[in-house]
Amino acid sequence: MKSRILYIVLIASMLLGLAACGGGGGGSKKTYTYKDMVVGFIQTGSEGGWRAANTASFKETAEQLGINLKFYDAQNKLENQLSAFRNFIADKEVNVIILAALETTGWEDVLKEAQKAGKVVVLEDRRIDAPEDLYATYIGSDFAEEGRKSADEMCKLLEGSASKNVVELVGNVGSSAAKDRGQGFREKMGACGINIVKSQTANWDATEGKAVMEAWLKETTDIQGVFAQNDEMGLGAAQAIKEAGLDPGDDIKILTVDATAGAFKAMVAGDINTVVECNPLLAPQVYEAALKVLNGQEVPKWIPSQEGVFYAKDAETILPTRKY
Ligand code: GYE
Repeated sequence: MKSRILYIVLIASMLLGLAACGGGGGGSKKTYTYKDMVVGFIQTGSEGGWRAANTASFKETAEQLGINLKFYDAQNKLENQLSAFRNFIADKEVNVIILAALETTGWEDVLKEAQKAGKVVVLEDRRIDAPEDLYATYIGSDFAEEGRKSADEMCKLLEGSASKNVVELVGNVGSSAAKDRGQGFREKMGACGINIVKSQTANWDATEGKAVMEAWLKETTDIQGVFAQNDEMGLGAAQAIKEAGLDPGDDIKILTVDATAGAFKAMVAGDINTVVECNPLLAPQVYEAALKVLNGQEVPKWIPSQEGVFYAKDAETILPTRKY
């Protein structure tokens, strides 16, 4: 009798042990924490204030969460991004790859290689043209909406103006930010009769923005507004307008996108009229999504950032509250 009871107790404890291990034999499924994350982060470069804030967000948040961050600055070269991507795929330590894509195209092969290697891939800042099943999620702004907001705000700035000739300073042409902001602006500019009379890339850069604006002003001063797709190019344009003997923010209205401290200071000085916000502080959302995916949870394919619009009249009050 005793041996029968012992036998039953033995079987019961074995079954309980199996149940605790998830039943189907083998070990229980690992639950990842931030401290288990080894992230290969492929940044575009360091082209301006927005990018500096975006990089700081990822470095500071990784430090706070205990994430092992392997940071790579591609110096705005697509070939560098692709080689870094493959290095992170080969790196056995890396379980998450985060990409801020310089261009929208050319990613399918490396994404397939990453998927085969079992790496979680999260896109931050810039979207890409690739099948959604090749990456976990995209966390970044609705650049087309930023473009539409820019046109709506430029219409307000030019209200009552007999002419509404606007020049457009474009970011690097292959990027989703440049493509989508331009497309969004064009969707809404007709509502108030805006004409884009000049459009040229200045590659997100202040010096290039100044040079392009200088050349345009030598051709004509019949320009009522500047749509600069980021703050740096708008600041460069303001400098060129001043050196042409005109008053930026008055003779020629200037609207920029990003809302970095430089733009707020220029609004306080009266050189820029309106700024459409583009949030660079994406790391907490990105790391949270990556951890969920590591733990087998579903995340939306796009998690858009929430953003506003800022006006010169409010700039002095808001500037001290800005994080970047
Ligand atoms: O507007 C610009 C930076 O991708 C949203 O890239 C980002 C853009 C930003 O160079 O300043």
